[in-house]
Amino acid sequence: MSTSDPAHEEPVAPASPGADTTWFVVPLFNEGQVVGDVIRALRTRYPLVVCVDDGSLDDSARIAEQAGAVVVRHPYNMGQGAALKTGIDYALRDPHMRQVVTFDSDGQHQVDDAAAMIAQRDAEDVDIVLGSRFLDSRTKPGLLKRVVLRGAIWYTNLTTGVKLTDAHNGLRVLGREACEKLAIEQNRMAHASEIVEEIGRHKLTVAEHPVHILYTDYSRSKGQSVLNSVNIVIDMLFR
Ligand SMILES: Nc1nc2c(ncn2[C@@H]2O[C@H](COP(=O)(O)OP(=O)(O)OP(=O)(O)O)[C@@H](O)[C@H]2O)c(=O)[nH]1
Ligand SMILES: [Mg+2]
Repeated sequence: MSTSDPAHEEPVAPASPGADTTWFVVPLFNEGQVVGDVIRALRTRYPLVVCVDDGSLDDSARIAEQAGAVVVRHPYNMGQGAALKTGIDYALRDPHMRQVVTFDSDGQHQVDDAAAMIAQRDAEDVDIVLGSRFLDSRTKPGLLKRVVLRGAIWYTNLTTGVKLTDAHNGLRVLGREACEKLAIEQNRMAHASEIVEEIGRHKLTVAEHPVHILYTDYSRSKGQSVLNSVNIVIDMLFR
């Protein structure tokens, strides 16, 4: 693993509440077309952004760095779960860090949602706030995706005892204590269910917040196939 020089020294204003104690952890894999805009939009309000580039074949890492993120590189593709673990470990090295926000690099997440979730964690004094696309009327996954995601929620609620409306949403706010406790061992997409299991195991307090996930031609061409969702279920069942 290699790390670029921290690139967040230039002043970014105006900062949002919590901006100096919140690290955004952004998993990155072949998103060169959009990642620059995603990082720039984030950093107008939250300067502390670490991207974990996971063996991208395009120039994602260079673009993210130019946009002002710290970039940590895996030597080869290890998966989104492994990338989140690396990013959270990086953020934990900052003694002032109060919370981590996991935020996708593909342009599907909204900075406003992240800000509202940070405020909600403070207001409700919970360990974790999870984004839920099913609480947001603007978010419209395709039919097949909806069916698979609903199945995943049903299974996760049944097996973890944590009652959620969306178990596979990449937008989350994790308080420092939660970051210290969560063990993410599932390297690939099954990490999302694993995080919910960990919430149950450690009895962490959790709230949900509606989030608007943008489904565009770009995201549909790049995102998770339904076949991959089936693989996640197999991963979960057999581990
Ligand atoms: N580091 C790393 N990031 C990844 C990997 N696969 C995907 N990502 C990133 O993780 C984020 C979410 O991945 P997606 O494939 O869009 O998954 P998703 O958003 O759950 O699924 P869709 O709704 O279909 O887009 C994106 O920012 C990707 O760039 C990977 O293997 N390693
Ligand atoms: Mg996506």
